[in-house]
Amino acid sequence: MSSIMAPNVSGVGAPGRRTVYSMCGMCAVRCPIEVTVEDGRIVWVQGNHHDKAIGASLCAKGSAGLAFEFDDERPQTPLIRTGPRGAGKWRRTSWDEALDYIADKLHDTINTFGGKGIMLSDRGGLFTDLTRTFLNALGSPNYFNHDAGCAGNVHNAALSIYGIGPGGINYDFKNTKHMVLYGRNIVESLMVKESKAFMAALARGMRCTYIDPRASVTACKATRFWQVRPNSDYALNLAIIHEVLKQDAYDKKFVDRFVSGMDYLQEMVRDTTPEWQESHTGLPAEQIREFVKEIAADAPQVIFHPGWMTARHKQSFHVSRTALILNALMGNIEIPGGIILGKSPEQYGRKSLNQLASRTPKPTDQRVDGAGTTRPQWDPKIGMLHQGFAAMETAQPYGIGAYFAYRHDPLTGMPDPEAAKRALDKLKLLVSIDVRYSETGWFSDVILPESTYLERANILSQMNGPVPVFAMRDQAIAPRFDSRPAWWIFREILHRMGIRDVLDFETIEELWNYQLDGTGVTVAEMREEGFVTLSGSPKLIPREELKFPTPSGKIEIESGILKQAGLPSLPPYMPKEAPMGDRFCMLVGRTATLAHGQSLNNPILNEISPKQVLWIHPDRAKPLGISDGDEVEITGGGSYAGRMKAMVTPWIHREAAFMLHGFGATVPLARRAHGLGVADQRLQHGKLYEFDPAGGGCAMTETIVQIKPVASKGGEQ
Ligand SMILES: Nc1nc2c(c(=O)[nH]1)N[C@H]1C(S)=C(S)[C@@H](COP(=O)(O)OP(=O)(O)OC[C@H]3O[C@@H](n4cnc5c(=O)[nH]c(N)nc54)[C@H](O)[C@@H]3O)O[C@H]1N2
Ligand SMILES: Nc1nc2c(c(=O)[nH]1)N[C@H]1C(S)=C(S)[C@@H](COP(=O)(O)OP(=O)(O)OC[C@H]3O[C@@H](n4cnc5c(=O)[nH]c(N)nc54)[C@H](O)[C@@H]3O)O[C@H]1N2
Ligand code: SF4
Ligand SMILES: [Mo]
Repeated sequence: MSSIMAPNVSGVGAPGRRTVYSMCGMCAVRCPIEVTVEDGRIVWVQGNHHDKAIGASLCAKGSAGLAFEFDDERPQTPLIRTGPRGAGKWRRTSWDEALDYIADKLHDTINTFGGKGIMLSDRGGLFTDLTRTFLNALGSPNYFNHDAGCAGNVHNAALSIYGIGPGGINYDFKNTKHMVLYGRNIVESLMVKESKAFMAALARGMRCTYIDPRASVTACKATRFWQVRPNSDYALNLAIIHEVLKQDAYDKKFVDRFVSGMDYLQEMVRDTTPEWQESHTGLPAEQIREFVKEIAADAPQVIFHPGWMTARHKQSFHVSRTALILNALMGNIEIPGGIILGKSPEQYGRKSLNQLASRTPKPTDQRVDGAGTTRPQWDPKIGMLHQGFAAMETAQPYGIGAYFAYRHDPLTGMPDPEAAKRALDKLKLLVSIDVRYSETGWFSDVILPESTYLERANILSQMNGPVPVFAMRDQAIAPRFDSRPAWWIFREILHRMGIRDVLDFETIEELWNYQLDGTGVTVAEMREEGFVTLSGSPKLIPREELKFPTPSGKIEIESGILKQAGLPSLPPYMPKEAPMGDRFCMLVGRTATLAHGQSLNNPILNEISPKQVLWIHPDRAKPLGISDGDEVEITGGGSYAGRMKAMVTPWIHREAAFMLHGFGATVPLARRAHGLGVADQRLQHGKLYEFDPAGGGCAMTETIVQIKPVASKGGEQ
């Protein structure tokens, strides 16, 4: 069957030297890269120098891309499970057989539950037109991105107040005078362009207030570090807002014109004084007053970053939302040094890419998680994955029979994988489409190996930044193994389901031409530099034309959507109890050389990455008999226990313990990562279904762990 052949783009493998402009795939940031290929082999990868913001830079993970490419410890053919789920018994199979198997189970699912019983989650971001189209064609509204475990709270918060998601919020680092970061660890949990811009801004004299219970590397770069109590930022923000209003340190003209709900705000922060917040955050009241004086002097070039990984606690949504309120009070929107709103090609007189999704009708069924209907405050475009798991388990509001985890590893990227497995085990079909052996892949019925980012092309993407851009991931080399690109995989499944006209493209170029039709941009132009910028320079929306896509057209401090959901726009702060004795609030985060759970098996990153250690404060460690370097045992309420060395340091709040995420993998075929370190998600026992009701994000940092020293061989003297 000819369609089963791997669809290489033309020119791949040709003799001679050439440069391919593409996108890094070593994390989800997708930096622009240039790849030098000689006689079909890659000899060099660097940042795409045509993009001035990145230049030639890559991070360590991006630079380790070739080590990943030449690693054999990844799925090399489609695999079908032969033992019980998770037992690790597989047989290699052909694409034909794997895809037929999937089609069979999809028919079964549709017969039992209808098309809506099929679910897919992916990484979100640039390429979701493909996955949404795939699901829509099958009759399912149940697309999810990964944001229940990441940025869901800030996403839904931004929509509820500005009518715009965080993707449409850009920061003008070049001219900012003061940047306020709530655990936004910008130099370790990084995007290359943003970290460079941040460092350049600091060098120029930008102030940075960094708020975190732990001193991350960003804290070390900041001009002010506030070591707050864990999960207390909402109290801090209520007090800052109180003080900003009291000191009249806000832009009245901007607020009068563009903000609604100021009376409500005044009322809700009347008593949240700097003194009030002291017991909640641990910060002296005087420091809040000083800070407000400082930002009053720096305004309007003051940015309160609303956060990225915000799946922390049950009021994370309101941390982000009050940060966004503070930006409005600064009047920093659409001005140099402030927040620059994303612009569509149409705003520059150009045309957006044609959507694949327009080739199939949108399903009319309600989403299984209630996003956009029974939970109007959750954006149906991203969904809330834990409620997909809940539906698998309970068949409420309806049953789910098939689930595709595509470029997504929820058994690493969602809390409590044991709870998730109980739900997944009810499925008729679980498919993982990945480039390596993930935890979810290991539990699946079928693993489909996608070609790596260097071995494949993706659909084109459109980024609506200050200037809209079309960007491409092009294929640099032929796949090393029997893998396929995603567009081909989804096309083939649809074909087997009798749906031929939706993704009816023989080659990626044909698909790209469909996307580009009428935009005035050609595939050849896209290939010249890997991206096409749709306007020479960014333009700011003049104040008289500024409007927000909310129901009122204004920034809504009191949100109509939240009201509809029966939720307060500014609820009272929920005080946090201080864990005592051997109990700690467990915080997690990233390090610069690893991307989540996906890179610990990379031969280079495995070697250079730091060992996982448990940060713990000396005042808490001492009574437990824990000294720096001692082995400790950590439990989270379930049967799982982890061990690692303690790092006893005052740079972690007394109530908290901290560890890196991305360790403790269980797949034996990924030998370098297997069994290395502790899986924080497994310590987050019972947290799969505990979430922020407003934003929907999981409440991961409400996890309380117990820590004890491991009786040392020689005995503690
Ligand atoms: N306990 C706990 N949970 C967390 C976090 C935490 O710190 N602690 N962090 C949260 C955050 S911020 C996020 S973003 C999520 C991340 O969760 P995920 O999005 O699941 O994590 P990633 O590691 O980015 O990638 C998921 C999978 O995509 C695969 N992949 C990589 N490249 C490709 C490709 O080109 N094609 C295909 N098909 N697959 C590919 C990887 O191998 C990996 O298995 O986890 C969240 N969950
Ligand atoms: N190297 C690398 N870079 C990455 C990624 C990666 O995996 N590796 N992933 C990317 C992704 S998907 C994301 S979402 C971003 C995440 O970017 P961030 O959200 O900036 O990073 P995290 O590493 O999740 O957390 C950073 C800090 O938050 C602190 N923190 C925890 N709880 C609280 C709290 O209640 N209040 C405050 N103020 N701070 C708290 C932790 O102590 C930690 O130091 O990074 C992106 N960049
Ligand atoms: S941040 Fe690093 S790993 Fe992620 S896309 Fe950019 S270069 Fe690649
Ligand atoms: Mo994330």
